[in-house]
Parts: sequence; structure tokens; C-alpha cells
Amino acid sequence: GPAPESREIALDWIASHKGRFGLFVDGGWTPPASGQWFTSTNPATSEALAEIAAADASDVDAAVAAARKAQGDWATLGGHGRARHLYSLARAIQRNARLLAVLESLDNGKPVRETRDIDIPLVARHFYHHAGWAQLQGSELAGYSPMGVIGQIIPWNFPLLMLAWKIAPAIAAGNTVVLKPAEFTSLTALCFAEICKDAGLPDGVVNIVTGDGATGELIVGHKDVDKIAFTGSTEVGRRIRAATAGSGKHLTLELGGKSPFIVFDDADMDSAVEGVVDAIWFNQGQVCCAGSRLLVQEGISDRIIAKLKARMETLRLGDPLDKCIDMGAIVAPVQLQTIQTLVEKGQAEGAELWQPGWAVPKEGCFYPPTLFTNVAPAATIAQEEIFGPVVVVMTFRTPDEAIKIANNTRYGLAASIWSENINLALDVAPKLDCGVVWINSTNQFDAACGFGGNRESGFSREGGLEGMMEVLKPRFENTLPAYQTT
Ligand code: TXE
Repeated sequence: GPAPESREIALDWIASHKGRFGLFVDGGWTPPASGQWFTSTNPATSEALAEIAAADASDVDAAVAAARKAQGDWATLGGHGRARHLYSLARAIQRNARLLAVLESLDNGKPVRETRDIDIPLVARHFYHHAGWAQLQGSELAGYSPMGVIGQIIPWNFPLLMLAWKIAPAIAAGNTVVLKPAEFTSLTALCFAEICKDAGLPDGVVNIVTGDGATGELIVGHKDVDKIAFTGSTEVGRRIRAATAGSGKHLTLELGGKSPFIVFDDADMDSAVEGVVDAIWFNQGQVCCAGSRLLVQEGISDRIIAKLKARMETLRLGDPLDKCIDMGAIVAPVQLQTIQTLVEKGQAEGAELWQPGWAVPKEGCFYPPTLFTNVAPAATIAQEEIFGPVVVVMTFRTPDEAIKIANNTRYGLAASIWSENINLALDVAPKLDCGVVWINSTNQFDAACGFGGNRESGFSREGGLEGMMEVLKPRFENTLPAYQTT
């Protein structure tokens, strides 16, 4: 079980704010103008963790105004000056790694082993990496200027990591931001706000505005925001695209997925099975690039399914703070309900469900790892993002058929190919209509590498040079030497 002191570090921090968090605007905490608060709960226990401010139009106005006011000085500080701030943020995140890991696990339900070993280290890495880009602004990125004020709306599946993906490149480039975390998971964003303050980031560069979709809409519709960056559901992405059309705002959308995990008959089967565990049961399957469709070459399908079932029996599900568990809680009752509804639909449409024999905790939002076989290509569970620990298995005969099935959804985020024949893998990879392809691996992320989707998974990339290009705009000014201008 978890060490009793492990949750205390997060509960003490919440108590240091008297259990109630205002908005972080212009470097200080302000109560919501509406006087409205909502509760953030621990999905593993259903206990209330904290009261969070619900921002209304005047709060969003204040946050955007603070960001606008700060932007000029932040830009003229220059790349090297901003880099120093990003480095100190990265170091402050590392110093607070334990608090952030436990807080994220409590608020989201994900295993603390993941927040400790994956989320938080990647967050720090993102700030270190983008400090480097800030330093290159006078050279490699010369000829580009910041966009201005960026409104950022993020989901609940990787709360602090999505914050880092959004904030680090934006502020490295000289923009200032108004970020809204998802309503289920505001706490690590608020802890990050405090870290910004302690690390000496100038007031107004980062503003954190909490609330639900209504607050998000206010940011999207605000006249003085130059760009919107959104990660979340395809439905909301579509609405944001419509709402910003014709406004002149720049837009980045990172949306849903139904990513294929393709196993050819010559694959290393044990590695592939471990890959599936990572692809669909990491973060309880609440991952935009989750390998939620397992496409297996016909001849090995019985063997791989048997191996997978045996592995599923050994997965441990339970208290997210217990370092021995593999799977924690689903983020909230409404998401659990979505998963249950889609699973029932899968059965009603004739697919065969399999779950391990062990019992799932009765209290809290838990859902077991789930495998569907006998799935028709057009079935709802083969087409819709479930965003839970549910994998559907389909078989194929030839590489061409695998490609066809892989591309047969409205999404195009990621794909994973498993084969010992590298020629085959390299031949298939470019034929998959998606933004990221992994070969004999899955869920590989790096701050230096652009991540994003095609089709209804959205557009543009986050990370690396491509990501920097999304927060900069070309500056058309005459930089030619005088003798060339005549
Ligand atoms: O996402 P929403 P939800 C998918 C996944 C999941 C489903 C629903 O399939 O089951 O979406 O999740 C803010 N204008 N993904 O409802 O609503 C909202 O407050 C502006 C995939 O939680 O898209 C939150 O901060 N903002 C995904 C953020 O948008 C609005 C990650 C995302 O919430 C808004 C999350 C509006 N009209 C869910 N409405 C991925 N691809 O990573 C809501 N928001």
C-alpha cells in the first residue's frame, strides 16, 4: 500500500490555500467575480479535494488584459532573458516533483508511478527544451515574432503535461498566456501558478483561469486573444473552429483518436503484448493516441489474444497512490458512464467482451481492462473514441488490408507497427494517414518532436521546431542590407 505520508504532501499544500483556489491573474490570486466555486474531487475515493473558482466574462477580461499588458516587456526581454525564466521554472518543477506527482494522482486518479516517472519528468523536460528555443530566437528563429496573447484550453487526461506542452513554447517565443485547465483537474495548474510566482516569472506572463466549457467559450470568443490552442474532444474542437472562423485568430487543435496497433505475424509477440498494455492501459486508456484498435495478422491472432488475456489477469488495479498498481481510477463518474455506455453498445452490436476474473474496487471510478473480439469494422466501438481501458481486436490477412482497416476511421492521430521485418514496417508507415507512427514501440514522446494529428484528430504540431512555428508569426520587415534595397 501507499506510504501514509505520501498523500499528506498534497493535502498540506491544499490546506495552505485553505482548500479554496481563486484565479491566478497578473501574478496574484483573485476570487471569481461571480462568487461561484466548484468542487474538485478525488475519483478514486469520491472525496472532495478543493473548491475551485468558476471564472466569468469579467474574470476572463481581467486575465486577457493582464496578459496583454505583460506581453510587450516579455517580448523585449529577449530570448536569452526568457530562457533564464524557463530554466528556473524547469528547476522549480523538479524541486516540487513529489508534490506535483501526488497532487496529480489525487486529482486525476492516475497511478502515482506514472506521474512520478512520466508526467512530471516530461513537464520539466518541456521547459528545459523550450528554454533552448528561446535562446535561438535571435539566430535560428530570426525573422519571427510572437503572436501576442494566446488562449489555451486543455483536457484532464495529462493535466500538467498538457499545460507544459502549451505554456513552454508559447512563453519561450515571447507570448503571454491565459490557460484554462479542465474542470476535473485544476489543481496542478494552480500549483504551477504558485511555482511561477515563487520562481520570479513576471506577473501576467502566465494567467490561470479555472472553470468549465462556458469559461472556455469566453476565452475562445475574447476579442483581444491572438491565438487559441486547444486539446480535447473532436466535438468541442469543431465548435471552437467554427467560433474562431473569420476572427483572424490563429488556431491549434489536438483532438481525439482511434489509433491502430498493427501486429504482423513475424512480430516479437511478447514485446507486442507489452506494447498493447502500454498502448491501451497506460492512464486507463484516457490517452488521445491510445492504441485502441488492435489489428492482428490472422495466423497469430489466437496466440496473441491468449497471451494478452493471461497478461490482463496479472494487471493490478486500485489505489492510484499505491506504487504497485498498474491502473488507477477513471477521471470522473461521467467519463466512467461514457465508457460503460460504449461497452454496452459494443455487446449489443455483437462483439464479444472479455475482462479478467479479478474483482474491481466497488468504491470510486474504476473500470477493468477490457478486450473485445469479433468486432465488425463499422461497429461503434471500432469507430468511436472510448477514452477508457477498452481495446477492440480485428484481424487482417495482408499488409494492404491492414492499411485499409487502419485508415478506416475519421481520426488520424497515431499508429504503432510491430514486425521484425523493418522493410515491411517502413513500407507500411507512410501509408498510414496519421501524424505519428511508432515502429516496435508506442507512446514515445519527446519535447523535441512535433506531435499532432490529421483529419478529425486536428491539425498543427506541438513540440520541437514545428511546435515553435505554431506560436510565432513571420515578421515581414526589410532586413536586407541597404545596398541590396535599391
Ligand atoms: O472533453 P472536452 P471532455 C475526448 C474523449 C472524452 C470526450 C469528452 O473521448 O470521452 O472527449 O471529454 C473545455 N469551448 N477527449 O468532455 O469537453 C473543457 O472545459 C471552449 C479526448 O472532458 O473537449 C476542457 O478544459 N472550451 C481528448 C477542455 O475543453 C470548452 C482529451 C476539454 O474538454 C468547451 C479530452 C467549449 N464549448 C477528452 N467545452 C484528447 N484528444 O486528448 C468544453 N471545453
